[in-house]
Amino acid sequence: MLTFHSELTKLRRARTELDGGLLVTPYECPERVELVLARVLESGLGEVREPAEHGLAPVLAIHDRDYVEFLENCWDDWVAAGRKGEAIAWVWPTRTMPGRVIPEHIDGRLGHYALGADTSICEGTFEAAMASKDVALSAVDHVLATGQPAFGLCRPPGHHAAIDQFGGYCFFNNAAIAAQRALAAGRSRVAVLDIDFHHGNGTQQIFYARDDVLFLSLHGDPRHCFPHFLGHADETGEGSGEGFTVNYPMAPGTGYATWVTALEDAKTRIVEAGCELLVVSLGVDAYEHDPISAFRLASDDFTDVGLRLGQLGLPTVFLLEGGYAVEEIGINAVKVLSGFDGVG
Ligand code: OKP
Ligand code: ZN
Repeated sequence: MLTFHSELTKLRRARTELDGGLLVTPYECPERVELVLARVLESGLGEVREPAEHGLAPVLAIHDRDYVEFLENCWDDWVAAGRKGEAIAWVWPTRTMPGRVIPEHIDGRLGHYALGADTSICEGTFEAAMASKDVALSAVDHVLATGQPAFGLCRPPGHHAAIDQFGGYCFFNNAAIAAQRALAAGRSRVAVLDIDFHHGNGTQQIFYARDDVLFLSLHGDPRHCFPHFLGHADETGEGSGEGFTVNYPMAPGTGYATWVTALEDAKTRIVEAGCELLVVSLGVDAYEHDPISAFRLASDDFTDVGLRLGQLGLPTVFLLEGGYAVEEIGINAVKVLSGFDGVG
């Protein structure tokens, strides 16, 4: 399988993440890209290509223009305000303070466009997010042109990014941008299957009222797990999108036997909906030793995941989302891809 990768995805190197009341070095770091790339190369998965530059039009097919402009200018505005650290949101519209007017001050704007305080904005964030969506677009373009699978080594990840919000280490929703690209190329229905440990709240929000994208997510129950406020089983879509969102929240501690039952149910839904292309939001943080997640998948389970996805027989693009247990992120991601290729 081809891999698409850009060194520009490493342009974001945040120094701070609010974690347990401390500012720690972020879990989502450029070294993740190096580990996955090294594993792709040493496993002989296939050729590695650079993405093309696709510009902003495919981003604006998913995200609001004012949000994109906020991301582009945020770091400069923050520096111009004389701030010493990285840009971290700390005040929000809430249930009692709904926020009808988008603020002008950078502190208010950060709260408007952020869904959490975990994700700092720093120099290079916008540029890395641009490279990440270029990787996703070139990968899906390859699948559309050839029918062959492709892997987009996206970073930063995308599935928490909503139409006009960033957070959970995500800025542009790479999977949504890729799915929209497939629709623009003439596919009538696309599935986005999100197997990252965390619920893909952004992807769900983007497609919630639509029937042209079937969104399915296997994730830690939001009662216990980030992002905490979306991803319950009774969220099934709205309007013509009713039935086109499918959530499989599972308890912390869930192992492969239970997880794979959800995966098989998701596969059945994808077949029944007549999806013509599959976008896999490939987080590998369901791994038992992931530092910020709570499922118990073993390394070898990931090969079986790939094999089972291959059984769908659909044109498939894999886009990297989460996975943080340094060494194993590359091993586990490539196990899924090799399993899919039938060489696991
Ligand atoms: C992104 B992805 C505490 C750690 C939790 C949010 C998790 C984001 C996960 N600072 N931060 O879905 O892998
Ligand atoms: Zn995750």
